[in-house]
Parts: sequence; C-alpha cells; structure tokens
Amino acid sequence: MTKEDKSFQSSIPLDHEYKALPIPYKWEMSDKEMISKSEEFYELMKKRHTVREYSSRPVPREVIENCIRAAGLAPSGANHQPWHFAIIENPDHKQKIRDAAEEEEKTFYAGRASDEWLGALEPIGTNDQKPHLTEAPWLIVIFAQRTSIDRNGRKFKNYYVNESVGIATGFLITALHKAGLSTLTHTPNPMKFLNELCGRPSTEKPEMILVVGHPAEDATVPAHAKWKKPLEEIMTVF
Ligand code: IYR
Repeated sequence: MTKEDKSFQSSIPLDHEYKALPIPYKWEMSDKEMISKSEEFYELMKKRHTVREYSSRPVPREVIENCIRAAGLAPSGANHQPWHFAIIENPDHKQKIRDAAEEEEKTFYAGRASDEWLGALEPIGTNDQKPHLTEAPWLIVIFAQRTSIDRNGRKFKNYYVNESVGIATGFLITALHKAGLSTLTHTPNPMKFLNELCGRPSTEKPEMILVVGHPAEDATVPAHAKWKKPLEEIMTVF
C-alpha cells in the first residue's frame, strides 16, 4: 500500500462481533412537550433559505468542525459512514474551484442542459456565474465513498451510499442553520474536477459543494423558493 492510500484508511473496527449496550440516552418527554418541541423545530426550519449572495464576514473554523461532527452522527448503511467533507477557506483554493465550476456551468447553460431543465431553473434565476464560490468564507465539498479500505489495507463495499450521504448532508445543513449560518447546495455538472482539487481518491464521488457563510447585506431569495408543498400533498395517512 502506498503512503497515500494510508491516509484514506477507515478506522472502522475490524471485529464483526455483535455486542449490545443499554440505550445511552433516552428522552423523557410528555406528549405536550413533544408537540411543542416539534412546533419549535418547524419554526426554526421555516427560517432556512438557500442563499446565493454572501458577505465576506469570516466564520470560525470551530463552527464548521462542530457541524461536521454533527453530520458524522447520521445513520448510515452498516454504520460504514461513507462520507468525507473537504473544507476550504483558502482564497486561492476557492478561486480554483470557482474557475473549474464556472467552466463546466458555461457548457451546461450554453446547451448541455435540456430546454426542459433550463426551463425548470428559470424561476430560481441561476446562471453560469458562481461568485459565491469565492465570496463565502467556507466551501464544504461532500464526497461519497463507494468503497473504503480498512486498517489492514483491505477494500470493502459500502451500502446505501447515496441515502447515507444524503442524510448526513441534511444533518449538516440543519446544524449550520442552527449555528446561524446560511448555505447553498451547489452541484456543478460534471464535478469530477473536485477529486483532483481536494486530493480525494477516485473511489470517492463528489456529491456537492456546500457554500457556507452569512448572507450579503442585499441578498435576496427567489420568490419561487418560498413556495412549499402543503402537508396534505406530501403526506398520506393510513
Ligand atoms: N448545476 C447548475 C444547475 C442547477 C441545477 C439544479 I436541478 C438546481 O436546482 C440549480 C442549479 C448550477 O448550479 O447552476
């Protein structure tokens, strides 16, 4: 195994023995409290908007680390935790990512995307310019690990990788929102260039760039983004 491979090794336990522990923490909440907590959380999440214009106000790395720790608590297939988060604050590094992303986006908006797709994006108002990639204080590039290597250098498969990474990303966006930060989920298409720019192995698939920071003074949100389907449409009761 090369030295490079070693830095990609998973710390997953090597024994496969089943052991049970008492539940380490249990909520003790009345129905009334649960209703009130769920209302509170809904109100918190209602305040989340995807933001495309960022202020240059810096964000302490500790906040980003805490939120990624929280994301790392997400459930995952066989508890393999098949994710990696590359965090980028360095302006030159952000510029490289922006240049590469805008390069891909130019061809996307100039014809690679279907008319139907471009039509769907019209009310969001996106285009091939991605100034937020250099303006926001942090970029988090999220990678999905299709396979991993254990401490013996053996390759193993991960399961439900998309689902697991999706849940962890949801945790991360929620944690950042709760910490007072705004985000943008950006998916340049294609985004293989991120492996090279973040020094990640080819077994990892870049899923998205999460742009993180405070909104610019004059930031706006597309009116379309504030339309959410009503509960009756997204839920069926049996
Ligand atoms: N990746 C492009 C296009 C894009 C696609 C979807 I679906 C969006 O919801 C938003 C944008 C871009 O980032 O502009």
